[in-house]
Formats: sequence, C-alpha cells, structure tokens
Amino acid sequence: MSNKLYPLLQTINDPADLRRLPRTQLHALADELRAYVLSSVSKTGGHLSSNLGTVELTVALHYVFNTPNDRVVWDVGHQTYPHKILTGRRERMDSLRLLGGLSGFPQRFESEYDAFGTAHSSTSISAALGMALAAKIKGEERHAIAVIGDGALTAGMAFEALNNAGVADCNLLVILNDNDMSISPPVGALNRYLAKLMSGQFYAAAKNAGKTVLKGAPPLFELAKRIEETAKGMVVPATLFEKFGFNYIGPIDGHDLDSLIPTLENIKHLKGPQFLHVVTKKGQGYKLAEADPVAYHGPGKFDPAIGLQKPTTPAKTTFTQVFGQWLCDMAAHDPRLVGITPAMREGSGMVEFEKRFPARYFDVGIAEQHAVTFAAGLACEGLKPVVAIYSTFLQRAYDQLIHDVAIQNLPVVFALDRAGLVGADGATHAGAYDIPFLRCIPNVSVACPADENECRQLLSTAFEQDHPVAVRYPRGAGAGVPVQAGLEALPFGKGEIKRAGKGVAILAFGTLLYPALEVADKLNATVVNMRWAKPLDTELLLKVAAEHEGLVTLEEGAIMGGAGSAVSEALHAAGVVKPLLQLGLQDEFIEHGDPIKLLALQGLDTAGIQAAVVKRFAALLESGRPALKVVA
Ligand SMILES: Cc1ncc(C[n+]2csc(CCOP(=O)(O)OP(=O)(O)O)c2C)c(N)n1
Repeated sequence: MSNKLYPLLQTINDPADLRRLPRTQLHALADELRAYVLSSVSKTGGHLSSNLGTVELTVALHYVFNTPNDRVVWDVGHQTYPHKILTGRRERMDSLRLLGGLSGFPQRFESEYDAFGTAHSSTSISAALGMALAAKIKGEERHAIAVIGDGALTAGMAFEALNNAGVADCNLLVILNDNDMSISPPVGALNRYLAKLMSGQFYAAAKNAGKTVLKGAPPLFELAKRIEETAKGMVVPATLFEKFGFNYIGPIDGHDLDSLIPTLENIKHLKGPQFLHVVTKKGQGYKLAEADPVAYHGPGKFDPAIGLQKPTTPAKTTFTQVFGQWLCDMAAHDPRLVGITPAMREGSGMVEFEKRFPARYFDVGIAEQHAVTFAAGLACEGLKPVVAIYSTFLQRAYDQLIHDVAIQNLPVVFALDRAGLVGADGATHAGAYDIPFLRCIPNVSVACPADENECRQLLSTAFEQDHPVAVRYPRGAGAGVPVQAGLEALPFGKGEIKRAGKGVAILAFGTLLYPALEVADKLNATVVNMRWAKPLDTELLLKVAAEHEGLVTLEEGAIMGGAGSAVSEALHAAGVVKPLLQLGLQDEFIEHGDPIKLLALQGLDTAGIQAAVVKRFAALLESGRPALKVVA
C-alpha cells in the first residue's frame, strides 16, 4: 500500500487505532478507505457497489462501538470489505477470494471482528438477537448490532427475527442500510413502504430535525431522550418497525459521518430493541458504479479509470445463458410457462425473459421459500412454473419443496444454476448438496446435463413432465458444444453409453463426462453419460455392471448420498456385487478459490480422476483378472 495515497489508512491496523483518531480526521479516513476499496476490487474482482456504500457506516460503527467486544453482524456480508480493511486485513486484500486468501464474506475463523459467518442473506437479526440475549444471560455488557440491507430485509427470516426481537428484553440494534437496491432494483410492498418513509417532506423534515438535535451538545442522556422523542414525533403514524416493538430512529444520511456518529453514540445509551434507518447510495463515490450499481455489484478485474469493458474475444456461452434462451423460447411456444426468481434476475439469466414476457415474470424478492410455494400455487391452477434458483439457495426452501411441491406432485421445473463448485464465493455458495437432498424426495426427478446442448434438451424434457423435476447445471461455460435451436426433449430417465471400453466403466453424472472421456481414452475404459441422478437408468446400469469388472461414479456434488450412492443402492437392490469407486466432493466444506484449482484439489480434474481409477483398480490387475490397460 502506498503511504502517499493512504497516509491515514496505513496507520489503522485495528479499530482501536481508529478510535484514537480525532473526529475531524474521519472524513479524510473515509475518503482513503473508499479509494482503497475501489483500487483493491479493481485488481481482484469482487463486490464493489455495496462496499462503496458502506464506507462511512463502517467507520462510524467501529469508531463508536467497542469492537470486537461489541458484536457487529453484517447481513450477507458482501459489503464487509471496508470492515476487513479496518480490522487488520488491509494488506491481504490482494488475496481476496483467492485460494488460501481472504474470504469475500465474514468468517468467524478469519477474524475475531467477524462476529458471525454470513453469505446467504437475512440471518443477521436472528444471530445478533442470539448474541444480545446471550450477553444478558451471561451478565456481560456488550452491544449486538445487525446491519441489514433493504434487499435482505425482504426475506421471511428477517421478519421472523424482528417479530421475536421486538418483544425481547435486550439491547439489540438493527441498522437498515437502505440503498433502494437489491442486486437489481428491489421489489415488493416493503420496498414501496421504505420509499414512502423517505419520500418528500417527511424525509426532509426528519433530516433537518435530526441535524438540529444532533448539533446541540446537551448531556448525553438528555440528548438521547430528545432524539428518541423527536424520532417518535416525526413519524406519524408509527412506522412498521415501531409496531414490531422497536424504537425507530431515522432515516439518516449514511454517508454523513456528522449524522452517523452522534446518532450511534446516543443510541448506545438507549435500552431495548432499536432500529436505525440509514440511507446510503450503492456505488457511492465512484461515478460509474453510482450510475450502474447492477453492473458493478460483482465485477471482475477492471481499470477504475476506464470502468468495465466489453471482452474483446467473444465469451463462451454459459449454462445460465443457455437457460435464459431456453426460457424465452419455451415461453414463446407454451403460454402456460411462468418464470420465477428470488431476486436473482441477472445471475439466473432472466433479464431478456422479463423484457419479453413481463406478465409471466416474477421476481419475488430474496424469498426462496415463498418462491417455491408460490410456484406450487401457480402449478395447482394449470400453469407451468419454472423456478430459477441457485442450488445453494434452494437449501432455504427444502420444506416447501417437499411439503408444497413434491407431496402434491406438482409439475414445477427447478432450474438449478451454480450446481457444483462456484469458486470465488466459497463454501456458502457451493452447490454441493442438491443431488443428495433432492433424490431422497419421492416424485422429484434430478437431471444432470453433461453440456450446454443437453442442458437445453433436459430443460425441455423436464418441462414435459407432470411432476417436479430439477435440472442442475454448473456456473460458467461447459464443453462449448453448439446448442441446437429446437425444443426437443430427450427420453426421460435414460442414459447413454458414450465410449465402449473394457474392464472399468465410468458412470458420469453431469459435466464431468468430458474429463471422464479423456481419462477413458487413456485407460480404454467405458464411459456412460448417466444424465439422470433420479430416476436412475437401472436397466443401463445393470447391463454395464454385467459387462465390466469395476465401476466408477463421477459427479460434481457431495459423494455422500449423491448419484454414486444411488448407483450403489441400485446394485445392492439387484443383488449385484461389483467393486465401485465413488468420485465427487469429499465430506468437507470447500473454501473459495479458482474453480479449476478447487476441482483439481478434489481430484476431479482429468489427472485426478485417472489417478484415482488406476489406484482403485490396481487390485484388479494384480489379481489376474482381465487387465486394465493403461494406454499412457
Ligand atoms: C438467501 C440468499 N438469496 C440470494 C442471495 C444473493 N444475493 C446476494 S446480495 C443480494 C442483494 C442484497 O441486497 P441488500 O440486502 O439490499 O444489500 P445491498 O447489496 O443493496 O447493499 C442477493 C439477492 C443471497 N446472498 N442469499
């Protein structure tokens, strides 16, 4: 870090250093911090707009509260880069989201300042409430603070926590970081309500009244009382949050340290659940991000002087794009199709669908549980819902999947993006568990396309069924095969032999088919594209088992309970005893890093698969059974 560019920031090695600064220097510090966030993210890629928006709030929180003894829980945690920089991790920002480097989210084992691990949204109020009540039970003096965005506040879980916290006898502070954005523009009635709270005269009056009160310097408790009364008086009728039992304060300007710091200092002395409404701007201070916070939500590397550029070489088609195109084509073909996203329009490839079919597009907010039950309701009435959802976020809606969709056997298609390792976002976002957690549910089928074209075909196959079907596909691009324009389906539940070899058969589920084929060329093994984790193509499996000495299953998902387990169960059920090697993700959480490296570390690249097959089936060679020919 350059001492010239960051003279103040380079002196802050932890928040205690920050707290030693005079108030007058905090503006300059915030400016340096913002510049450092921009410079770091431009070199590593990562979340940008949200972090530029939380610079002053982060400075103010660490200045006013005694962290880490006071607990700050950041919702989602994608906005914690300023927090990481001020809490001893400044010099490691160049390792952000890289293998062995800093996580892009808070992690308890990364720093004592990361009070709670997050990445999935809307958990902060529950966790901070737990901490506040634990402090009370243990007789410890500390503050617990949840910082939650207006997007994250749309989730049911946040409201469950508000409902509980509003009547809890403890000192909890919830800070709503309201930037009027989720990843894309926010949706729903809550958003309208917040907009109303901040609109017109009310906001202006509140801001001015707040400033008047804050500029005086009466004794703290007197001031606190006045803020409380003023805040209450300003809000007629009582805000939603007051009705929940909170003391509502705000809205205040979240980029104005002269409002933030005195307000937080005074809230510190108020008893009971407090709710501070802070207004910020996503991308604050970097014009390009302010103008397009969606594009700068999670950019790759870029030159801050120029901004994001279109890639010079055409990017490979991603599975997400294949899905987006299929969705539009199928919607044009079948008027019953409706598309649902829980706040992931861009990530799930639904921008075009929304444009072309606005009446059949539903962004339900960060509300995965609701998304699934809402789809069930639509399906009950004869529509054909397609829920586009990341594998990891479907975890949120497990009961809805079983209770509302599967038991009623409703024809809902789940387009499961980010199935498998996701790379830089790490363990919280890895789609490692969907095969195990889906295949044990009656009525639910699970398709695992091997490439882009098969993804389109299996989406069509899923759409034809009269029961729930999940189609799981990974992040990014696949083998790069051309995608046919038609909407033809593949046979339901059927796999296909891709290469006939001898001795060992590799049964591939999903995109690992391609490395399997490379390995098989070297070992002269058979390769089967199984395509469906459920129903399993048992007929094909038993035929292949009868013709080979050893079997290998391959999947980019948890081994435990996964597609390999399904094969094992089917063999046992048929009374077939065969040596079986199950390759997939080990029983451990896989951290962030380059997905290609991560896959290699799991032994799921070509070299790893080959080594595992040779190692496991060496015994076959030694025992004089038909030899496994290693071609080299
Ligand atoms: C359960 C869950 N669903 C979806 C996401 C993906 N996601 C990450 S950030 C984000 C938007 C959050 O908006 P907000 O809370 O307003 O924070 P901001 O980025 O605007 O500061 C979403 C939808 C997630 N992290 N967790």
